[in-house]
Amino acid sequence: MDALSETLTASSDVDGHGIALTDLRLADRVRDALGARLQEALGDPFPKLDTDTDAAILARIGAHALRRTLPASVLDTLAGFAGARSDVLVLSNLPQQEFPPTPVNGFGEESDLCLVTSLQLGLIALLGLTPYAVDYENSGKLIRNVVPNPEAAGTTSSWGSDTEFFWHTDNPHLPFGGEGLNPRPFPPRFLTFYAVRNAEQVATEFVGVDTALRGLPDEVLDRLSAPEFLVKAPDSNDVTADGDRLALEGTSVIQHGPEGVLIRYDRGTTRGMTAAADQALAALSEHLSRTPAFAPVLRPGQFLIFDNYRVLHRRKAFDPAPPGTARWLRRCYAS
Ligand SMILES: O=C(O)CCC(=O)C(=O)O
Ligand SMILES: [Fe+2]
Repeated sequence: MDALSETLTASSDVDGHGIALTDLRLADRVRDALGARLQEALGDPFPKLDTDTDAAILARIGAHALRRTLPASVLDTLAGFAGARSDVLVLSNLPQQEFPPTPVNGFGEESDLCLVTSLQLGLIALLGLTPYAVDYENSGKLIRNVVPNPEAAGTTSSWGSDTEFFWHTDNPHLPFGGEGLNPRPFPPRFLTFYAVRNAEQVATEFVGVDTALRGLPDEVLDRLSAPEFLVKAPDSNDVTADGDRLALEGTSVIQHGPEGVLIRYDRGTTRGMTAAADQALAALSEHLSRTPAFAPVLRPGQFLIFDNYRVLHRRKAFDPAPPGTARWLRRCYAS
C-alpha cells in the first residue's frame, strides 16, 4: 500500500545504541510533487537567492511547499519532534537538484543550491526551530559544507577526513542555556544535515547520553558531574586575538536536569583540571570506544536532525573521492 511507504515511522533501538529514532520516508510521488512545487515557487532557472541574505525567503518557500505536499502524519511528526525530546529524526527520499562539484575548500556559490536550501530551512521551520550561525565559525555562514577540505588535514573537524573525529558534541565550550530565545551564547541544541553526496559511504555515528554513561562506576559519574573541566572550542572555531581559543573553565561534562542528563564532550578539547577529573575523562573515552552506535550512512536526498545535548556523534577517518565528487553534507545549526 502506498500510504505505508509514504509515512513509515518507526522508533527503534535494535542495536542497543540507546537512540530514539524517528524514521520517515517519502513516497516517490510525494517527493516528485514536492520537487515540482519548489521548482515552481523558486522559478526556473533559479533566481539568485542567497542562503545567508535570503534565508527568510528560502525558509518561507520551503515551508509553504512542504505544508502543501507532505502527508499530515509527517507534518505532525515534524512539529512534535523538538518537544518530544526525541534523539534523531531521519527523513528520506527528499527532492534533489542538479548539484555543482563538491566545494572541497568549504565554500561555493550558495545561490546554485536554492532548492535544497529552501527544503532544509523549510524543514527547520516546520520543526519549530530557529536556524543560526555564529560569527567565529564557518565565516559566519548559515550552512556549513561538511566536506573533506585538504586544508583541514590532520585536524579533528567537520572539514577533516584523514583523522577520526571522535565522539563529541558541537561547541561544548559554551554554557548550557535556559530556554532563551537567542541561541548564540549556547551550544546548538540541534544539528541538521541534508546529504548531497556520500559515495564514500561514510557513516555519521550517534550514541545517546544514557547509553554512553551506562555501566560507568558511580565515582566516574560523580566526577564527570563536578565543575573540574576545561573545555576549549573545537578546531572549527576561529582563534581569539591572542591566538588562543575560547574556553569554558571549571565546568562539568555532564549535567543533570529535569529532562535528563545533558552532555558536553569533545575528547580533543576537554582536559581535567584535577588528576581525578582526567581519569574520569579517560574512563568515559574508553567506555565510548566499546559502546554500540547508530551509524547511518547518509544518502543523497536524506535529511537528519539530532539533539546535540543528549546525543554524541562522530565520524571515522575516510579516503575522500576525487574533489568534485567527494562527500558533501550541508549542516545547519538550529535551536
Ligand atoms: O561528517 C560527519 O558525518 C559529521 C561531522 C560533524 O561532526 C559535524 O558536522 O558537526
Ligand atoms: Fe560535529
